[in-house]
Amino acid sequence: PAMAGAPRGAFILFEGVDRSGKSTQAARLVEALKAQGTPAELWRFPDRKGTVTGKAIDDYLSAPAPAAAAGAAASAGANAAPGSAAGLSDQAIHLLFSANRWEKSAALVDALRRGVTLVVDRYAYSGAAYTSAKRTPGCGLAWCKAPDAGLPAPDVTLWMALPPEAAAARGGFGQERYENAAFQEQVRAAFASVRDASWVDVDASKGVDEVAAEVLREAVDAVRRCREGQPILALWD
Ligand code: ADP
Ligand code: FDM
Ligand code: MG
Repeated sequence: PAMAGAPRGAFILFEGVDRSGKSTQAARLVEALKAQGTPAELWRFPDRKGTVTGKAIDDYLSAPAPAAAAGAAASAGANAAPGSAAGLSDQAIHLLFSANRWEKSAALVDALRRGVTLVVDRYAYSGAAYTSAKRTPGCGLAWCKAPDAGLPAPDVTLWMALPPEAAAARGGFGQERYENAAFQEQVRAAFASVRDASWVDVDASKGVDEVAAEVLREAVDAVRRCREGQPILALWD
């Protein structure tokens, strides 16, 4: 049996390609859980605001992607100003994204132990998928996963399954790095290589309410398993 005290909260993760509805559903899920009396908080990675690494990551992401082939377009801007995060190498930015999660990992476990369910918008699977999709020499999947091994693992990962045509129908891309169709398809393929036993497929092509209902069913199930004593596992160990 677990230690005396409140049962722990669940770590519920959303992963998916751009415009698959992660942020929409994560916000709705927190409200739905609270409405039924489950303490819940919305977290997101990268955490651009409350961390040492967040500002550099924000600068890197908001720098316009240099025009080139898909992988190269996502990589470091050759003409970025020296000292600017926009010009970080693929290796350096990858490690910053990972450090951004490690900065929050103790607080994350603490919240779970206090009984708070965390609804998290992206995590280490995004980290490994985006960097490995760049196809940078030396940065294969094993290299990409290594820095995140040992982080607290999600209790369930809701994969927001959405075909590329459906994602395209949700509007054009913004100005951030990575927001182009060719690179997004490489990311989609890379996500398939990082699936694990925590993953559940959600049909994200349905209407917002229908998706929310399916998401809530999976979330409630995870909250119950955690209440019943499912341990917090370590990722990729
Ligand atoms: P993500 O966080 O995965 O990039 P968002 O939640 O920001 O996705 O949603 C991307 C866009 O698609 C937004 O304009 C949002 O209003 C819209 N959207 C979200 N869910 C649905 C849905 N189920 N059906 C149609 N459009 C959706
Ligand atoms: N991203 C996100 C990464 O490249 N690595 C990571 O570890 C994480 C968590 O950052 F393009 C990318 C994915 C996406 C951007 O923006 C975050 P949104 O607002 O979550 O889509
Ligand atoms: Mg989002």
